[in-house]
Amino acid sequence: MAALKSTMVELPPASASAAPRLRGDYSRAASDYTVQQHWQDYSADEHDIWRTLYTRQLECTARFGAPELLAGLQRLGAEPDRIPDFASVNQRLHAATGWRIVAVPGLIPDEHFYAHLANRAFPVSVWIRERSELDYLVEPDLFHDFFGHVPLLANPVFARFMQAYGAAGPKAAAHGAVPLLARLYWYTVEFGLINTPAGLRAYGAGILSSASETRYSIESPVPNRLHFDLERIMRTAYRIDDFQQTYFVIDSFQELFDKTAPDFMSIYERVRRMDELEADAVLP
Ligand code: HBI
Ligand code: FE
Repeated sequence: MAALKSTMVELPPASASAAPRLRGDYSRAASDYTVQQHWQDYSADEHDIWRTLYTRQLECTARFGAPELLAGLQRLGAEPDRIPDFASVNQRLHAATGWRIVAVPGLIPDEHFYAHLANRAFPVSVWIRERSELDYLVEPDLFHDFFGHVPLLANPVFARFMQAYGAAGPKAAAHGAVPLLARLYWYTVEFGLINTPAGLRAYGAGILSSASETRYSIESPVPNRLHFDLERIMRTAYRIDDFQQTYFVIDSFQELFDKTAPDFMSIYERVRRMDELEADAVLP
């Protein structure tokens, strides 16, 4: 279960001297937190860890993942045996939707993360997890970021949603609403479900980069599954270290784009006046 603490970890200040509690090497990061991938430096063991994760998750994704995921992986030429070289993936990704991958040391401050998304650049961590972390990971590694997030950026509608999401960052930050905006990311981009003609499927990266949560999110009777409701999403707290108790379901990526197109200020105001809901809350 690869639960992610992606929004609860203190992020290092820009200065390289800080000893970040994160595991990436931030010492050579540029002012926008990007680094070089140095693809030739990956060891045979790191490529083998990629192969183990990729082979296992491909099966899961074929069965429980939205069809756009597999289509994206194929479109981007991802291979089972080697960690992707971001430069070669970027040629295909840019041709598909104008997006590209930027290499980062790991988690980066919200405002930089949003700025990259607004510029159609998705930050992907350059390090890959240890063998001992195959099932549980504290921070997003290369596998979570690439396998979970990048394939959908080849889908034009989802890519437009991601750019609009990033563009909403500065205004949210100016109004202290980043935690509310983060919930939208969490309950869609990380843990979203989608209805397809073949049945319910997962499209969230946090689900699809975890073998156990992928099956749970689709098959378990335990969690609540609600249709996408932006106000409810922004009211609902989430757990970062366990399977989700509530999943939100969309009928299409177009629906996700359309329902998040209006300006969020009025929703921020409304949600702020309501009490927060626990992740497992069930309303009448
Ligand atoms: N940084 N590299 C990286 N990857 C993320 O997914 C990420 C991040 N910083 C902040 C963040 N996610 C979340 O707080 C988003 O809600 C902004
Ligand atoms: Fe993620």
